[in-house]
Amino acid sequence: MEIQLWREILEPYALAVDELMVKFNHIIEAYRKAGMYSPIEQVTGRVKTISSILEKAQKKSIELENIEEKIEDIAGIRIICQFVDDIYKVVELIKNRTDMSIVSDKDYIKNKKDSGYRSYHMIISYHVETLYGPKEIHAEIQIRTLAMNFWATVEHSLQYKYKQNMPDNLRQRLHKAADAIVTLDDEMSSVRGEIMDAQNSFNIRANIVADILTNIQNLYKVANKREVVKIQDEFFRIYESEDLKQLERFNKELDIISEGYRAQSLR
Ligand code: 0O2
Repeated sequence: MEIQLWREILEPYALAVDELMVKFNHIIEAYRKAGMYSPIEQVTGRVKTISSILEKAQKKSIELENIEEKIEDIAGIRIICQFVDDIYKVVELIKNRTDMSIVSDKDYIKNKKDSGYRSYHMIISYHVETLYGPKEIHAEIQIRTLAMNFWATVEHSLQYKYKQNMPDNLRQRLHKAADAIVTLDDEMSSVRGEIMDAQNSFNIRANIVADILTNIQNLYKVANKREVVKIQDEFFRIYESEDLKQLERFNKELDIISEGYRAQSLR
């Protein structure tokens, strides 16, 4: 197939990957701005390379004209979570969206693959508007923890290096490592509550500080300089005391002052 034709075929998939990345990154932002723990830690995306599509088509005896229908991971999104519980939260979140629908899903966490691979896979149907009109495409979403991702990345490179000929002892060591990853995920789950509390209070503090700084910056434009310097000094004093309650109180007072000057920051 000509390279130009490949470009045309892959273009809607590239658009879908871009849009989905924006949407999932927006979820992270929205949680953090609300001072809440985000079940999504990171998002990455890629369009399968032409050589990788051809390799898969050959492996699965798929005719070129059936590639789009039969290869469902031309567009791929990977969502990384901190904890196993977060994965199922993300699954629910995706199921409740109206801008994508689930075609199929596979839970390789409850039923891990023989290789030791663990991850939650979803095939979604997603609508894109291209230069040539609307198109409904399939995309694969892989959802896994940081630890699962570490294992899968290492194992994937070794698979690539050895193709079908991975030495037995290496395969066994990878199985052992996969078991260790399960233990690590379990251990991390047992301290999830404490880690979430710490991250929540970090986010709340960061949001308040950002609000205060924007308010002070706006006040510089409209209020008496000496008064703003006094406010700023007071802010530094409270900031250094690391007292969240005081910081919250100061933020509210500053809001009232800013309101008086019509210099409130947008939330
Ligand atoms: P790449 O290079 O990751 O983009 P099949 O591909 O035949 O195994 P199927 O039904 O197409 O099966 O999809 P499945 O089993 O849900 O797996 C698709 C993708 O999951 C793979 O994509 C990998 O990304 C990942 N995956 C599945 N099994 C393993 C595994 O044992 N180890 C690792 N590291 N990853 C795995 P591709 O097509 O391999 O391509």
